Amino acid sequence: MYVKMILPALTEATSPLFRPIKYSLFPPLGLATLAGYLDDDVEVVIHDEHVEPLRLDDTPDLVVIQAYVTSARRSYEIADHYRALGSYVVIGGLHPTSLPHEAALHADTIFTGPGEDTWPLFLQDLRAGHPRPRYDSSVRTLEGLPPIRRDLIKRHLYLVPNSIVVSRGCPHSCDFCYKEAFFEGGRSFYTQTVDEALAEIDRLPGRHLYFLDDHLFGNVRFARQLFDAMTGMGRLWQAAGTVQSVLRPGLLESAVAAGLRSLFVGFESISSANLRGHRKHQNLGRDYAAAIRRLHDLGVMVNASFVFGMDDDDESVFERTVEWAVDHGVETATFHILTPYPSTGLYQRMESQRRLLHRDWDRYDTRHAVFQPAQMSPERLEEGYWWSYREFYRWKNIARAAMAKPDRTGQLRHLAYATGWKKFERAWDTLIRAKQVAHALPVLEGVLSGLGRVQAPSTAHEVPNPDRTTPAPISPTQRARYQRQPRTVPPHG
Ligand code: B12
Ligand code: SF4
Repeated sequence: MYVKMILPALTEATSPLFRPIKYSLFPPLGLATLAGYLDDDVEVVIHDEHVEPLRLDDTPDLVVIQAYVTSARRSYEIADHYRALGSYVVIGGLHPTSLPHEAALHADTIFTGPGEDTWPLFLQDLRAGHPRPRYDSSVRTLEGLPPIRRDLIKRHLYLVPNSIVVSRGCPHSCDFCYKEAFFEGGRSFYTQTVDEALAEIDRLPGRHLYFLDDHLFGNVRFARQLFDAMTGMGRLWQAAGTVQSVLRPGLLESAVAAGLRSLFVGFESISSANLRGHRKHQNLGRDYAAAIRRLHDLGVMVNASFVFGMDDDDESVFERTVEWAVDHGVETATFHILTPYPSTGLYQRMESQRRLLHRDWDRYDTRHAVFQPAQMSPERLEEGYWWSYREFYRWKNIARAAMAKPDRTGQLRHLAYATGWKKFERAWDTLIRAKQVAHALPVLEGVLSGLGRVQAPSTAHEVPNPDRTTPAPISPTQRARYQRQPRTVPPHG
């Protein structure tokens, strides 16, 4: 059997003129996870359209497509093509979970939710000759999974080939997030065992890791055990977390000791009314400035995420947010236009208020205003969004934010990191086209580690750590096993 697994790209990622680096960052981990369930005698390829053109002149027995909202149109196009050629086509992922009836028009079988329970069931049914048209996930566990088929990933096409997830979902329920809709019908936050997570980390060559977990710190006990066991492994890593988890006494220190050097933090809005309106309760009343200070004091760079267009946002929101981020020495910022993904609480509210402007999924990419904002026009929202990026990454603002760091090393690291992402986009484009992007990984590692030094927390933010009294249940032998020096391999791995 010949199985072709495809991650279709949104149009921008395949542009002949310019390819943003963000589409060459991470390999298709979801598909590589599913490939782990295939028998050894199956011929399988994973094709990521973000990094290489897709050939459509073959006739696989089984075509497996992962669809996000922004790639839904392209996914259906590819699915229709292969069905016409006689291949058996299946579609799963976030968008088919949100809109199963839409996806079902283009596939022989559709899947909703995570695939770890339904995918092996389908493979069994397919072999027996009676696959069902639809499988809905309900059993949620990450225990005892087959190893991810990382051998199918073309590592040299990615800047960050070592992406990893050790949990799924998140304990919170923000109304704009994909999470509630995707995990409906079962648990919506669960982790691997610490041992299995460590084994997966151990399989990854080199030093750098990027945890793609929605909220790596969401299960405090798991996170602490993981970080404690990782301490001494010599890894350098990046991840995402909440303001609340950053402020939690002790946990961040453990993460830093284990190699955390940059954190994506969902601040989302500097307005409490907005946070309340979108059920972002975990951010309410939190001292954002203290969170940033704590991260910086520990040598962790901040990628601050902000969303524009919530109901309490008027036209002044762009300037206020950018000023705030620059003043607080934020290294990189990711701005988004509020986007109601189908089936989320936000989507239902917008639909019932008749505020959705269209259902052209290509434009549900957080760069277009697809709904009527409460206090400005959609055009003004888009202008403000682009203005914010331009303004935040102006040389003078990068320099101003860097100067918020107390020491020269911190300032230099800030400058190198912020300019590296946003001031050398043409250079990234050239590297991507030459299929040389992986050669930039040592530079990223250098910026994360070489320039950065871990500092002790300043007394002003030193916090007691009550959790430290709990012994970590990782045995000394287990710990020693994982604390060996990582292999060093060339970027092509
Ligand atoms: C890494 C990532 C990216 C990477 C790379 C994506 C990749 N290579 O897979 C990059 C940087 C390119 C990216 C870009 C964007 N992203 Co993104 N990204 C993520 C992130 C953080 C992790 C994805 C991941 O690897 N998860 C881990 C793997 C193991 O899970 P998985 O991929 O979901 O696969 C599982 C299931 O979905 C399911 N499954 C998937 N496909 C199939 C198929 C079958 C047949 C079956 C049975 C099961 C199945 O089974 C898998 C195993 O459980 C997610 C957040 C998240 N937690 O999902 C956001 C997320 C997917 N991104 C999102 C968005 C909005 C974007 C952008 C539009 C952002 C932007 N403004 O540019 C772009 C465009 C995406 C596109 N190409 O169309 C949204 C998607 C919303 C939606 N409803 O589609 C998410 C959910 C973030 C969020 N919280 O809003 N993204
Ligand atoms: S904290 Fe982040 S991942 Fe969790 S529900 Fe909110 S937006 Fe989604």
